Amino acid sequence: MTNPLYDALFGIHVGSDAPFLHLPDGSTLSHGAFVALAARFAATLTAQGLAPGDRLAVQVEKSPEALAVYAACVQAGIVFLPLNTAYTPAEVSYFVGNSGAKLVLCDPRAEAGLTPVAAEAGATLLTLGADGQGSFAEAAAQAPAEFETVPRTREDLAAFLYTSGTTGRSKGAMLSQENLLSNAEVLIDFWRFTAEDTLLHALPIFHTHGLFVATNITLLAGGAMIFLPKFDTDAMIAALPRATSMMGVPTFYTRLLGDARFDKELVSHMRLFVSGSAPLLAETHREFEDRTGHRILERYGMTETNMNTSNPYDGARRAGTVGHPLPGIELKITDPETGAELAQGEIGQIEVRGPNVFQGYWQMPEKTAAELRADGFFITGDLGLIDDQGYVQIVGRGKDLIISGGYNIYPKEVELALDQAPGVLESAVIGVPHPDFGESVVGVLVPKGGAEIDLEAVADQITGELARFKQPRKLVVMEALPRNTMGKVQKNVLRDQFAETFAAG
Ligand code: MLC
Ligand code: AMP
Repeated sequence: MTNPLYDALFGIHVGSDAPFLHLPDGSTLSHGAFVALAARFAATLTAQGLAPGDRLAVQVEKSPEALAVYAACVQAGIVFLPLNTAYTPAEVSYFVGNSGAKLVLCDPRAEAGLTPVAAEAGATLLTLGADGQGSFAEAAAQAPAEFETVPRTREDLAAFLYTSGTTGRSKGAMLSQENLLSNAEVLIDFWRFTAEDTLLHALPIFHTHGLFVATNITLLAGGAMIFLPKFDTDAMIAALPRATSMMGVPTFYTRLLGDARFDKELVSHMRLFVSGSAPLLAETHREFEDRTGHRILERYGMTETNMNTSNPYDGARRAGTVGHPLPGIELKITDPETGAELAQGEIGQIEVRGPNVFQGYWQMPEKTAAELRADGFFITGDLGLIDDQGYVQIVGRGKDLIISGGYNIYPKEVELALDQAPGVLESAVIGVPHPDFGESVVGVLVPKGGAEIDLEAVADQITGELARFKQPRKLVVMEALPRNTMGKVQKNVLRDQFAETFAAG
């Protein structure tokens, strides 16, 4: 028996001296040392009572140890459930309760806030800090260094990634070994990753982009990563000369272009720049080429599907498009009303099918059935078309979603929080253009009859509930929301009205 994901990403590196992580302190962790650390962690998790199929909820800072927890889960057959470090204890509480996680791993600074959360869910709480220290590390120091890899098949679950829903409740997307492995296998070929690559990694490791795309590809190829704790323009510019490739959300590219040190000479040796998770403006694409001579390769993916499409490596990388479906992945444009496939050039909903498509939402059969068709096509919620050269263009979203700096924000969730604030009758949350984040959040509030809304009190109220990145950057009060004849709030009218809110930055 084997464990396909473990064998392909980690098992092949046992005993290897090849560099894996170049760290900010100047040290380098080899592939061999990394898998050895992961084995110790796998033994630790097992000793804590986690069995194959159990969930481990992880809200920790980016570090080699945090990544080794992912590897440990794969080796022990435990379902890895990473969480955004910005989530509040109230948000984490939902994920832990919904997933039935047996163990919660958090930053030592979050321990006090999460102790009651774990207790309520009947889960154990251990800590792991950005420096690799904490009660989990202490337990690991006592654990055996060897761990016998748990046999798995490609159909077994490897991870849960929660994705917010249009109803405000997050859904746990269940990803199998096959979902992750098939996508990594396709992408290393498509983007030509090899053991010679050094990827500049500044993305968070709790989302698809930084974890499965960037990290899995590097592991499968046997390459290295310059592993930065977060995006910082100075650190990026200092690291670029040692990198061969980079992946980022559009904000990474606009921020780099905003710095005069980012020029042709700095990146002349680079092999590849990849962008995704949010639309890259055609203007950014062109400015990047003018400045550096490189054309950014834009691709399109999502939590439920990993990567679906990509611009070509050799052929034309076209601004404003996300390229073609990746090998083995089917994509069609359908009529949102009837589900019938539309002709080339027509705008409709984007549906995808392939080994990358997830296994459904954890314990939500109705939501799964609504989005994942019986024939295997997943309704992405994105609107697009296939142009006359076969390139996919995303033209909008059928789902009410804001993407700010690559983070998804579901207006419904924010509206539900705002509606609870003192003096608020109802609210509408919209995304408007933002020069740094691409889109940012505006909250429109309607007061209860006779009430005056204290905007500061509203902001305070939602602070404990919602992660900072979801909170409106601007709150405005209106007498009434614009509605159509059916009574539906006309968010497009609000978007137009507030389009210039962040125009000055
Ligand atoms: C941070 N803040 C944000 C934010 N990130 N606000 C809105 N949107 C964001 N994305 C807030 C903080 O709370 C803080 O608020 C202030 O901005 C500065 O915080 P920071 O930590 O200094 O932020 P910064 O380093 O500037 O981070 C911005 C960023 C980061 C763009 C570098 O958000 C990032 O790395 N984003 C990548 C997200 C990602 O990986 N997405 C992939 C999803 S997977 P205040 O008020 O307290 O100062 C996916 C599938 C696919 O979508 O296809 O890939
Ligand atoms: P998430 O749920 O965080 O995985 O976000 C997935 C969503 O991000 C997709 O459904 C798209 O709306 C959006 N997205 C990802 N890549 C791109 C891209 N290259 N261009 C436009 N939107 C994108």
